[in-house]
Amino acid sequence: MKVKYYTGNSLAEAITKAKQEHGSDIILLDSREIKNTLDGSKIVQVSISVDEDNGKVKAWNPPAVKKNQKALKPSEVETKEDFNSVISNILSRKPKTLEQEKKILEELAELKEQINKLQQSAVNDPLPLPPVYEQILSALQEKGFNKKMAESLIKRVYQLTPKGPKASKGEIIFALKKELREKMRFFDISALKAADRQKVIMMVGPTGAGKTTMTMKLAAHPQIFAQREVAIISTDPYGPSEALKAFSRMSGVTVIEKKRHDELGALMRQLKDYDVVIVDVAGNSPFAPQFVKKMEEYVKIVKPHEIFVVASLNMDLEDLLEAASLYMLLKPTGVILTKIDESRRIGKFFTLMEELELPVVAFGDGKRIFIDIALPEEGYIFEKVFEGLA
Ligand SMILES: Nc1nc2c(ncn2[C@@H]2O[C@H](COP(=O)(O)OP(=O)(O)O)[C@@H](O)[C@H]2O)c(=O)[nH]1
Ligand SMILES: [Mg+2]
Repeated sequence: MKVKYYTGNSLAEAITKAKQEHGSDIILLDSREIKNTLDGSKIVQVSISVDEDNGKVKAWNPPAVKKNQKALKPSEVETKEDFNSVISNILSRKPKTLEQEKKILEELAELKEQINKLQQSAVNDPLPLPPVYEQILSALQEKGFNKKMAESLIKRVYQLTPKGPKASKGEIIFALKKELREKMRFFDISALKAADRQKVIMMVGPTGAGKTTMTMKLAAHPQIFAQREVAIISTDPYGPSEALKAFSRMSGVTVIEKKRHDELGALMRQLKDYDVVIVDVAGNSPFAPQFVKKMEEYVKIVKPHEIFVVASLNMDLEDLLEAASLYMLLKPTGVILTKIDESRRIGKFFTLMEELELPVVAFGDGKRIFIDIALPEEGYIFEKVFEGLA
């Protein structure tokens, strides 16, 4: 096949000329506007593919692969205007482009590595920090941020705030909030609250963490389950606590006691018409033998949609992490942090966020069921982190 060119004052005219010579089945390869060198006017040039034998154009089929066909050299490809060679030309160029792309990608990867190294060294290198930064750094540590996190936060802020060493306390806090915001993850309770189908929630956590208290708080909160029909299953071996019984009388929330393990399945079926069933799993030492196995049995029977780990923030961070990590084996979907009112070290919250990678569902901020609960909100956390500092 051959490539032929026709020109005209318009695309239609150029195509008409081509058709006059080669019939109406021509195949248009390309069209472009070119300048007429004689008078500077614009004309249209079209290229069409033409059958070499009789000058008539045939429908184009992919070139058949011939055995032992010699590959065309690039120089031949440049000069021959044969249709097949146009294709070969494109193909022969492709690897070159790929090579270039590969090179660019390699260079990008190298650049990325260098930036990473720079960032690392910036965080690791001890910086002489201006006094206002030092002051905020020690305040963060007093608030329970571990040394490493506090230092890396302050150094990042120092490097990223446009005013650097000249930034005011307010500006540093503003930048710090931006960094902290990235570390927070909040559970979306609204979907759970508005669900059409029954939702089963299992509360797990060490003894005394505040599971029963938080179960009641969730059931009573106007923005959580106060408008839904809620049933609570208490699995406490000593029966539902006085507080839970009183709550049931006051709020009308059904509280059912699970006496034997084998009746749990039947209880779940009995409660199938409730919007929400919260199973308050009795505290158990996570270090007791068979702990995980026992917990898994509950999961199998209850089939919860959500498993919330309850942990009290007045615990030592190491204990908190150790206990919580065992509950992680149950693949919980959220964490509830209680006794915020009993801890001055809210910074632990950020370490937990980093280590557990679980969204926070709610905070317990005191013993009063109808009052002392806080929904996860950055304002609430920031107030605790920066109170007395700004
Ligand atoms: N100060 C304070 N006490 C709490 C909080 N949550 C629970 N408690 C108290 O901690 C104790 C144990 O709570 P409970 O809900 O029975 O824990 P459970 O064993 O995990 O069910 C009770 O005396 C609660 O009143 C809280 O957020 N702040
Ligand atoms: Mg309890």
